[in-house]
Amino acid sequence: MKELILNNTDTETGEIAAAVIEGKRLTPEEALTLYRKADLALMAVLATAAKRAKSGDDVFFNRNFHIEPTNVCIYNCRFCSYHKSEDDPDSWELSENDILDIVRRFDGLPVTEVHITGGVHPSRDIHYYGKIIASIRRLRPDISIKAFSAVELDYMIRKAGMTYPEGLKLLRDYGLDSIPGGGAEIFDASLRRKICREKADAETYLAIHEAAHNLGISSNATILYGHAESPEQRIDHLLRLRELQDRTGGFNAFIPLKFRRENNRMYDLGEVPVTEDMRNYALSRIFLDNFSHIKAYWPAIGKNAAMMSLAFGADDLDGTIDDTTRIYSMAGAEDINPTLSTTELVAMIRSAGFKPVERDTNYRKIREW
Ligand code: V47
Ligand code: SF4
Repeated sequence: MKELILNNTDTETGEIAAAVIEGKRLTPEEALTLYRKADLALMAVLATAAKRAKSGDDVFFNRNFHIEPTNVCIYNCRFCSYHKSEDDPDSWELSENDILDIVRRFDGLPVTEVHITGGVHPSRDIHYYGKIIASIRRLRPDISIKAFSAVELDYMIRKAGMTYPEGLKLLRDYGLDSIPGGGAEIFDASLRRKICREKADAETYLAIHEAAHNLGISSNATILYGHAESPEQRIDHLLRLRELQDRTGGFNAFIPLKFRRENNRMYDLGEVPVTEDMRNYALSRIFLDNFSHIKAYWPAIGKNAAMMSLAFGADDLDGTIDDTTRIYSMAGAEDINPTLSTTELVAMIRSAGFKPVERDTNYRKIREW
């Protein structure tokens, strides 16, 4: 394979590609060259080699459900199609009972995870959310609770006058198992100021994930790509995550989130083509050599692109038998009420030539399909 690559690329790209095949870590400069110069087919080959070195033929999925407690948010990110102010007729706030009713709908079903995230509500506090987690834990001691992005955590922990480790420890004692990757957006300070000026900055996001990892709370990481960011800014984002992962090893998966433009103030930027999505998945898989998993979140990119991403290094289709998230349907994603049966998910993975494996939150294998 090395000869094939070297004979079909310029010397510099060929050498970088050969280094990837040999499992060497890329510098940001090498990643940029690859990103700029390698054709899409080469990106697919390299990302698949890197994926196979991590997870062989396996492609994972899990059975989870989402709860979005509120879309009321004190922030006003330019790309967000979802947040509302408290007095807006389209805002919603679920009570504790509403939330527990959603959990009860899954009684007796073999779900393994609940994913809870939403807007940053001005008057909910850490104990309010902690008690809800404890109630969910009592109802379903068997499922893993993945809750609150670093942005939500930053607000509730600061409001309680606690340090991040103190706040996270409290939530862990209430029953929190892991934290989702939301809120990362793009770490570059000048671009971040333009698209989500008010909320937690990159350093805060990373500090919260690091504190969580140090307490044994695993997490995911994301990037919001395909808006105004440059390839250099994407790579800088990946680099900061790679450095943190070197220190803690606490990230389970990296999830590239494609910017969707409907109903938000960044509409005029348009959306990137699917070729750019695939290049981005591949680059993530190649550069993040210390992340075990790259997740394609199909409600955001659509089922077809999610299947394609499996040829560009993704090894996890965010599962779900009933995805009730509204973040993407409101931002223009194809699937308005995203649901996918296990049979469909298994068929999607097989159609890309891989072996479907059901997993739990921490990627322990539950069943090979
Ligand atoms: O942080 C908001 C993104 C994120 C738009 O950890 C948008 O398993 C695209 O993080 N276009 C929240 N993206 C969702 C999230 C997530 C999703 C699935 C799984 C996991 C996990 C985490 O959604 C936000 C923001 O980056 N987002 N608006 C938009 N218009
Ligand atoms: Fe609020 Fe999150 Fe929307 Fe930003 S992306 S406005 S933090 S709900």
